[in-house]
Amino acid sequence: MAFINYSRREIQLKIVYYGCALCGKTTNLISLHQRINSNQKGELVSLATDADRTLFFDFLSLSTKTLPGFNTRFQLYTVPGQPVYNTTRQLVLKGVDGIVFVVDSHWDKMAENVESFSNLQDNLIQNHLTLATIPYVLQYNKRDLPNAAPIHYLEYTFNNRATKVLSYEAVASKGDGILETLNGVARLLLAKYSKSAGANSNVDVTAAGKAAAASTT
Ligand SMILES: Nc1nc2c(ncn2[C@@H]2O[C@H](COP(=O)(O)OP(=O)(O)OP(=O)(O)O)[C@@H](O)[C@H]2O)c(=O)[nH]1
Ligand SMILES: [Mg+2]
Repeated sequence: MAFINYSRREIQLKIVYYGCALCGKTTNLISLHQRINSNQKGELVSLATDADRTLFFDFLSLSTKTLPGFNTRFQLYTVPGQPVYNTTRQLVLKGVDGIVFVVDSHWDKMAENVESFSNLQDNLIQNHLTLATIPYVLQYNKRDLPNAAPIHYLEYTFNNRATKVLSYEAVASKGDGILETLNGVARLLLAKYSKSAGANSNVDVTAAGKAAAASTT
């Protein structure tokens, strides 16, 4: 649920990266943190096990001036993908405004992806929410793998609603597609919350990061 602080002229929007274990959620936040301008971002906080598996969540805060007169702060969280941490996933989803569902493109991970998508919907219900009302996008990650499932198969499996949602191909470990994914979900949120403010939601919240990435290639 968006948190609006009128005295500080600030709106906070919570975006959760969800998906099965090892699909690349933490890697998205690490790559974003490397690419976003330092005056736009906070510290990347990771609560992980020794083996770098997410134990509770990762957290990254980004701020932009996308709504007139307001500072917009996007709070990015990941959930732990391992099935055993379901209670944590439910907690991290509390107050969520937008979701990035990360799909691991590896053929062998399809059953886990489908299970995670179903688990997301169950956990949203626990929070009195549904995918019909929460803005979300799909990210097909690990497109660099030689045995990646074809996009049309992933679309058929995960993007089969009457009105398709936005979907992005990515190689999070190289930073490919991660800014586009974040921009996609951020625009959906800004469109939702800017109607009354009369703001332009066709903005690029990671423009600074893109410029930085372009200058290093
Ligand atoms: N080949 C390839 N490997 C990737 C890509 N993205 C992430 N990885 C690797 O996949 C592994 C798991 O990535 P994480 O980001 O830790 O996965 P996670 O979804 O946060 O996993 P949990 O915290 O256990 O839920 C790491 O070794 C990453 O380097 C990608 O696009 N391509
Ligand atoms: Mg993780």
